[in-house]
Amino acid sequence: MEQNKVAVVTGASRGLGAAFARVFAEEGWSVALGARDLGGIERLAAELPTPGFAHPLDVADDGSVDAFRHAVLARFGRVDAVVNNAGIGIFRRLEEISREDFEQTFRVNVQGAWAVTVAFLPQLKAARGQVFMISSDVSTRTFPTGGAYTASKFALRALTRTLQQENPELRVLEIRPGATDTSFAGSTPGAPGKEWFLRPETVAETLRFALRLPLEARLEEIVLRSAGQTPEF
Ligand code: NJP
Repeated sequence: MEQNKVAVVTGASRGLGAAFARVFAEEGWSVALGARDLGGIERLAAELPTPGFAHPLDVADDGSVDAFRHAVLARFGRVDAVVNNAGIGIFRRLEEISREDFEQTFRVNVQGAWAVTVAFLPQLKAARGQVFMISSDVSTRTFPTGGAYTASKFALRALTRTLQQENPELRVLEIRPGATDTSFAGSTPGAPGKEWFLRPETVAETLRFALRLPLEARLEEIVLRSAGQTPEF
């Protein structure tokens, strides 16, 4: 069995997921990276300072989640933390979004987080581990064109709280980032107009803070937004 603590990070091929994985490795954890872009997670695994393991993962596909679980447990034999970071955003008015896009948003953002958490729940409980749900500052507010996305993040918030209530031995944290400079929703990192966005490395500092807290502390929710973002509540 792996000597280091082991973290599973979904959606680790770029953006926030890659930044979370780097923080785990810097803190001495081994990291299992999942995403559909195998090249992206393999490159990241190779550059981490602790053992990194890359395996394809589509959180919206039960067979893929099962294969990922088997591979991670065969490689490490333990899981101490899961970061449900994989997420998509499709922004259209309610009368314009397709049923397919609406369903895919929920399949990835909500059911994907549920499926991956449940897949590793026995190991997490044995380790008295941590689960990090990457929701959004919009998990408690709405905006035009954000119907499907915000509904999925409200739902992820509900899932987060139920998971904590059902498993008091775990520590479950909802991380709620505001606008962050990644490839989210087809955007380009560093593109003009995104100067005020948070950098993913800044958001990942919330994870480091949570990891360094003593076991007696259960951090339940963090909202982190750019000082340049309008403070809407
Ligand atoms: O976005 P992006 P972020 N199965 O697009 C993966 C939330 N958030 O880093 O599969 C598995 O650069 C995809 O990998 P791949 C947001 O809702 C963001 O910003 O290879 N993985 C990639 O690694 C999301 O939950 C902002 O394509 C899947 C990653 O997800 C989280 O932050 C604001 C997948 C997405 O990387 C990370 O998003 C906010 C699947 N089916 C919340 N589908 C923001 N950036 O402004 C996608 O409030 N991925």
